[in-house]
Amino acid sequence: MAPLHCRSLWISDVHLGFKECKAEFLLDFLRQCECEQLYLVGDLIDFWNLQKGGRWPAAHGEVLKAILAKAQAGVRVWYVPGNHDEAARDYLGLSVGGIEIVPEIIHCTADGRRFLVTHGDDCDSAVRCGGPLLNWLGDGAYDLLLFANRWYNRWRRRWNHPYWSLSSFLKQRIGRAAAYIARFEAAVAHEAARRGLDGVICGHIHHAALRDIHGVLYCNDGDWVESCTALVERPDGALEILCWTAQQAAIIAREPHILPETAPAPGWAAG
Ligand SMILES: [Mn+2]
Repeated sequence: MAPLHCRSLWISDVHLGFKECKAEFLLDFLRQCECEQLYLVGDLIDFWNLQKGGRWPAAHGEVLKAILAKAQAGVRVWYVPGNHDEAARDYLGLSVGGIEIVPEIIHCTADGRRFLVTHGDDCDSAVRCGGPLLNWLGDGAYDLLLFANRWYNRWRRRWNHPYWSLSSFLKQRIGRAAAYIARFEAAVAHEAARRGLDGVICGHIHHAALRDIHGVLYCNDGDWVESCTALVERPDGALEILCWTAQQAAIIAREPHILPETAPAPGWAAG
């Protein structure tokens, strides 16, 4: 298959070391996607789960190797640690195997717009204000969603159906989760506006999105635990969210309109 060529690529919330990580999909995506700059936007490695025993299948190590190979091949790789890999924050300012570890970074698109790139957990405190909160990623309800998602997709695979994220579908229909997502998005967008930037690129809540929030472009690259999504910048600077679960890229969101999930593979990506 012809590789995807993009100027910049953002992935986050890979959660290597966690059994729900979809490392095979990500490996396939990294092999197919060529970029000049790669941003790892936090929660690349799930140290929380590794401390609880965790899992480290061979594919998880292969993901790290694929990223290092890109750095060695001349791709500029930035690593912005998140809350599940905050141990990496002890190494801010260092370059490890060509991967530069930074607390956050400003990305400038080909068309001159400036975006704050941050994992997003800084905004947790703002989101928590105003009542009891569902803390997604340590929450038993979330683990249950992922468990159901895994068994549902095992059944789908048996019948030759492609991967489909049941957990993402259900999450959007749980009022408390939807309210949490909305509050998070508003808090992160507000921070970008406060700094006079054009937009923000983050992860953390495992919910990919690309939309305008009061004049700020809010981009969330999603995750590789349930939705298998990435944010890409086309050569002309336009941003898109790709979903990669069926050996090909499907655009699920682009500026400024949301497309249906069944959108065809991007024409600009061919060749
Ligand atoms: Mn996180």
